[in-house]
Amino acid sequence: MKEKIDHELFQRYSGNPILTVESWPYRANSVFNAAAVEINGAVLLLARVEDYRGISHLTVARSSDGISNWQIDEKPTLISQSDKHPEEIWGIEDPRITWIESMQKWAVCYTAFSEGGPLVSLALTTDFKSFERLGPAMHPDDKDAALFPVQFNGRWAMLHRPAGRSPLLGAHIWISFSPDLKHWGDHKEIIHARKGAWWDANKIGLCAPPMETEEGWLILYHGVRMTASGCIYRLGLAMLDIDDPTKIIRRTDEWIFGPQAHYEREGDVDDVVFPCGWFKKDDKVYMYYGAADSHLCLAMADYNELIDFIMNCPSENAG
Ligand code: BMA
Repeated sequence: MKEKIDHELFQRYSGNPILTVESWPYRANSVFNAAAVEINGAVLLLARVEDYRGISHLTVARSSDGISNWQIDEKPTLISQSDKHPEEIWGIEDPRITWIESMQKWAVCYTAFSEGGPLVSLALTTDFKSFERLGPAMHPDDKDAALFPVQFNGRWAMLHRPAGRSPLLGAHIWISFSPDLKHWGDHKEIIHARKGAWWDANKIGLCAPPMETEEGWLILYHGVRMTASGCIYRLGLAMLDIDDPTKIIRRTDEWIFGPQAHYEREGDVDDVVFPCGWFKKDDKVYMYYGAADSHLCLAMADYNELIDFIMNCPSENAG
């Protein structure tokens, strides 16, 4: 059954899914949850690929229009190195990429699946061929992380989602700061999962990295609704203060995007939309998302509509 949504801010690309295992150059179970960046007008995706053991790695796919003619690396681009990095023993997942202008490097935050649970790891690259691993930034359980592209009062900032052992306490979005991308502190919870019947009750997490706008840092996050037949992953927006990203200015009440199309409703995990990358190109925002933990899709929104929409959302009760 189709949900009726008032504000269809993001329009699905008619040729979805844009990438599947059928288009992959080597054998894989699923291709989903890709980071996405624009480099000199072309699009680079760093896709999560799950193999037939159930272990994930990351592989680059490039396209000049971000839609078609994908050039996919012939073999995994970034694969777990559990001999040197034991925290990657069960694979690496769900990357988010931030361009750090002052370093002239891309920072990749990804989930390393350790024996102690998922944690946040960080790597730097200039070419998406070789990667300098900085190791774990957050201990388990923690995931859904991305860096801000700039420093705040001389410190880097990362959004992430620690999860306690008790689901009753919920899982919320936190911010942490670091002088060197290695040592993290001043942890603060900034976006609280709502409670009760809300679409984003109990468990939320960052999706794509924060997007710098004239109104503040635009945040895309997912809310996980638990139902008798499983979880539903839907998306909402928030706006953070440009100078002090610990301050939340706006937050959507309603979800803005949720599983509707058959490729989002059915797959390895039903009813999941999970974007790990977005960027602004001309007046459009391109959002790349994993659908049903099985394939990769694209949806586009008008940038100004998105900003108008979030700036007309409530400011109180935002957290
Ligand atoms: C989350 C992450 C995502 C996944 C989603 C739905 O916890 O593990 O990688 O897409 O669950 O299964």
